Amino acid sequence: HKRSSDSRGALIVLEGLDRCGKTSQSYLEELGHAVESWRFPDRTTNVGQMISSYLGNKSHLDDHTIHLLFSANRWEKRSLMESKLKSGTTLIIDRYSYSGVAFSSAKGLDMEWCKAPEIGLLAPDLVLYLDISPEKAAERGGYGEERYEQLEFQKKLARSFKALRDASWKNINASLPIEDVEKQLRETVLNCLETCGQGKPLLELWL
Ligand code: 2DT
Repeated sequence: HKRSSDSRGALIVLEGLDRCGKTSQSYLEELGHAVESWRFPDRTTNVGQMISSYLGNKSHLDDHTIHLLFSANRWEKRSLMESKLKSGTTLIIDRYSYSGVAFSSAKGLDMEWCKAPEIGLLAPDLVLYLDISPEKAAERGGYGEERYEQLEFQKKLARSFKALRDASWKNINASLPIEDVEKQLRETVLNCLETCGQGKPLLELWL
């Protein structure tokens, strides 16, 4: 499964409802791929700290304001993301612009308005949507203290995600046992690495 050293890495995004059980980079590393796992929000930056305080209910922000901060948090990382991909590192990112738009539009913001600040960010080669019913996710996880972890909101969110499906989108049945979920993920990811190794261009949102 090794690719030639001059081919770019793949941009792979994991999306889905909260508490659906996300997988790791170790499998690809075992196959000899250069790979890093990232997540958004990246709480380590200044913008990320504002987001973190908001998510922990330690500060209040208007829905539009927090939306733009989430987007800014991705823009902060865009150039590093591009150079990593071009130097051959595959990035597996937990949440991206799809979460950005789905969460804010589930709160009632206009979807087109939500998409606008994402325009020009790198488009994922593959979006793995971990699909599980909000009821089942609630059973599994035991929703916690952070914002957004209520069943009614999760239902709206699932509808918003569905409206965002595009060609890079792949539904993964996340209500299966974890081994089966990981098997689906591995197969889909390897497929994607193959396509990217064959010279698929890196594109920008929205496709
Ligand atoms: P984690 O629990 O995965 O750290 O996410 N969120 C995330 C948004 O509302 N907009 C975004 O752009 C992103 C990336 C999802 C923290 C919460 O932040 C939400 C859950």
